[in-house]
Amino acid sequence: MAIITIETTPIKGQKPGTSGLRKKTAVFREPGYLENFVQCIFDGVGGGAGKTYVVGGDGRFFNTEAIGTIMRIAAANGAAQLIIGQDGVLSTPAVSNLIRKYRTDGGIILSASHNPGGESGDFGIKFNMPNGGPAPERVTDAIYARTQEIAAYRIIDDAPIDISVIGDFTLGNMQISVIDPVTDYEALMRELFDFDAIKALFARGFTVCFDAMHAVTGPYAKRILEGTLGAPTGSVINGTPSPDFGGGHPDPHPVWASQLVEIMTGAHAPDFGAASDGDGDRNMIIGKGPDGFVSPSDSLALLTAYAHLAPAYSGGLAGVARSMPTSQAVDIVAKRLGIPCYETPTGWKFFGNLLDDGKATLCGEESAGTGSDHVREKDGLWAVLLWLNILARDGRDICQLRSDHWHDFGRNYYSRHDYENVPTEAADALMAKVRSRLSNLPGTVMCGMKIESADDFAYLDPVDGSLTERQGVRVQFGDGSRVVMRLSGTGTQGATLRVYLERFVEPGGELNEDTQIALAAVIEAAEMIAEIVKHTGRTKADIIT
Ligand code: VG1
Ligand code: CO
Repeated sequence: MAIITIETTPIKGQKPGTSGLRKKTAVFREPGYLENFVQCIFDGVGGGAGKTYVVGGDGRFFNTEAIGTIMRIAAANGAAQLIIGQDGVLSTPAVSNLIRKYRTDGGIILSASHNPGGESGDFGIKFNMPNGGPAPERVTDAIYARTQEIAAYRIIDDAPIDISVIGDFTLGNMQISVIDPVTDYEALMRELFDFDAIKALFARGFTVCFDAMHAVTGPYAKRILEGTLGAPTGSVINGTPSPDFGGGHPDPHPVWASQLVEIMTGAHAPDFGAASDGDGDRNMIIGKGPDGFVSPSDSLALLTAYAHLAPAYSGGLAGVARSMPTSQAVDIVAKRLGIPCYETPTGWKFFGNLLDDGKATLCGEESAGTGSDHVREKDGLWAVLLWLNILARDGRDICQLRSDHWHDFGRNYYSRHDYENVPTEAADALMAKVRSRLSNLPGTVMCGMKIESADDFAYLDPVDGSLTERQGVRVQFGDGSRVVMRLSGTGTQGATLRVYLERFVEPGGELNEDTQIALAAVIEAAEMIAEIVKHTGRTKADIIT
């Protein structure tokens, strides 16, 4: 083995966002680009010497090649061991579990999550900490600082080892363990949930359709749902990961998981439908019929209300946490349960301290992310199994359970409007204008609703005291309605404006209306506050959830 030092130049361009560095695959494939960034990761976390890392990705185009490069750089930086999923495949929550279980120094995840993959798609890389969670700002800042000053990276001249075979290998002076991607994850799920109750549910003829969207959860769902739990073969669809996700968009959203929506609204719809994203951390839950889609905010509220039916949570929850734009439905449940509810900025990394400190047991985001203190990432299949555990023990149909919940707790009508690929200057100008107006808003009446407060969300972490500012604009109305606006941090093209809309209707006052109609006044208020049409030239959002 020889270590080669290759001269390089600083990396220009965007700072790693809420989920690491995401770029077009072609950018990652430019000579030296990935090498450079991986060296910056090792430099940013205090060097790789003697360390052990978990490495895996969602199987998208360039995954295996990238892992080969990471191996050679890790060996050159003196790493002691890498734990790699067979064929380079590991879901994001599975990586989080492995880091925790084997007490490694962290992990490197190759994924651009739900962004399309392939040669002309997106690629991404993310570093996770020894607690299994995404790197916090101080670490991503240190990595970013290195990208601005790096002059050379180190790599060994040996060829990477073959990761299609399970076993222990050496590369230079470094150990490499290639492991089965599912085994440890399944063992964890077995500890958390009542597998016998779910097995009995399937044995009674309960049917499920899980759409893996040609992405990483295929092998996990097939082994656990169809294998261990006995759901009929064929319950998992699109279950073989493909480098370009079957040419699709592996986003568990009714627009992209249209095949699942069709099945759930069809004549032979199964009892329960679910989907997960590229790297397996998101989930979509859907019941039978035209109104079956369970909004992620409602899902978080319902899971909080019924989690005690699963063994891991039978002793109750210490607390819950939601990202700021997520609806306030879970706040109402937490209040009833007498447990704290924390509001954090968007991005899973902000839940880490609350989970580590035992302040929160369940966490969730409106963007289809739910999880708990079992790992330090959101976890798609975990959410599906918790739902199945609840349904198995409760006996009600999912839509019935939800309507009973609305009847009891009230309903938070909720929607997100995304304006994609807006010119960056226009999006920045819009946000700047809104921010400049905030102090004039409280007390004014808009579309018949009185504005109670308006601010740019800042989060004071109750555990480490760190302050994170400018996390999005919140306008709260007196009747519980809310408008939230922020720019996405995960896109790779232009800017994405996200407008989050919410209206609360008291128990018994259900509107029985289409969500967009129920939210009409709030949507109009958002336009008055931000002048979206004027700034973006768009009269309609690209994606309405
Ligand atoms: C989006 C979601 C956010 C989520 C993030 C990463 O971020 O809104 O809730 O944490 O994606 O999820 P943004 O900045 O585009 O709004 V994943 O599955 O892509 O790791
Ligand atoms: Co994801």
